[in-house]
Amino acid sequence: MRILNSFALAAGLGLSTVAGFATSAMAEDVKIGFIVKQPEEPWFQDEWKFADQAGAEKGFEVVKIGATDGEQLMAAIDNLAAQGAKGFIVCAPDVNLGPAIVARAEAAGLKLMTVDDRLVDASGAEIESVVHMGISARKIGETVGEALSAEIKARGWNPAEVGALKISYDQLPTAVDRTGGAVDALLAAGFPEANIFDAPQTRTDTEAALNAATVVLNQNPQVKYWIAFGLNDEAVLGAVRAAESVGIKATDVIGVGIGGAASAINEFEKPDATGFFGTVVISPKRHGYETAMNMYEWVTNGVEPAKLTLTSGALARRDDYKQVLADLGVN
Ligand code: FCA
Repeated sequence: MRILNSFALAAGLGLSTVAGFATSAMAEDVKIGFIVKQPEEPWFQDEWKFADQAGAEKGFEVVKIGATDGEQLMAAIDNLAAQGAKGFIVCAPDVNLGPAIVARAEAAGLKLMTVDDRLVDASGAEIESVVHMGISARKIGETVGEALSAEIKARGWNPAEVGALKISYDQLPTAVDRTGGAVDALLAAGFPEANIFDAPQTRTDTEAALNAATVVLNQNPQVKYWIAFGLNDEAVLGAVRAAESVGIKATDVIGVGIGGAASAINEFEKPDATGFFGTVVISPKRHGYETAMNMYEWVTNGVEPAKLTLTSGALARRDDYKQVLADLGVN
């Protein structure tokens, strides 16, 4: 399946490159931008892969740009306009750039859709006029919390002896919703609120999460067992690596992430289980393929996509992740 996809992808790109020199405005000339905030993160690479798959099927070109700050993002929008793109999909490095992004896209005559992270206005309210595909963040967070509670129980741990590492990134609303959902589910299952430790990360990568978690672990040597949750797999991997680095046994840690891309899979494929117990798999196919298709239909046939689409997730663990990924059509 993988080989077939990359073949189709290569063929599609070849086609659009050749067609780029033609003068007629055929489907092959259509260019759509796909800008992501963290191009090195496997989740975003998967989104790009599936967007390319849509492009290969329909014969349009996906211009993939990484923009890790506002300046790069504005330059990317201008660059897309200069290349003759018709619209773009973006996961912005900072959702507070919302009004600036909307204005720039409008000025450049580009249709705009957001993915994963929803833009907010100056008052912090979601900009509902921009087409968005995100995840059902609170619900997925609850699934994380339920999985953690179930595993605490399965291991026979006394909750009073368990600390929870909440890797937080409160400047991003979807992160607040995800960790909030996890906390709600933990509390509903009787987890002691006083045992939840906030570990704010400065960026949304593994290293920043590791640094945040290390501080909390060092401050709380009395805690016997740890659970960990956060915005994504990278956050939880950071917490798991931090626990390892301070000498906590893998069997004394339960981390449940969100994502299910290569960062999680690599962990499941290690011969010995680590503290990374599970992940709620979300669909880069829907977020990449479907958003690209929607944008294509919009710019070519004038079909405006639904204003808001929220996708769901499914828990995967070391012992069943292959099946879960297959069911979601992700692998
Ligand atoms: C956010 C996170 C990503 C991914 C995505 C769906 O953008 O930063 O890791 O979880 O939502």
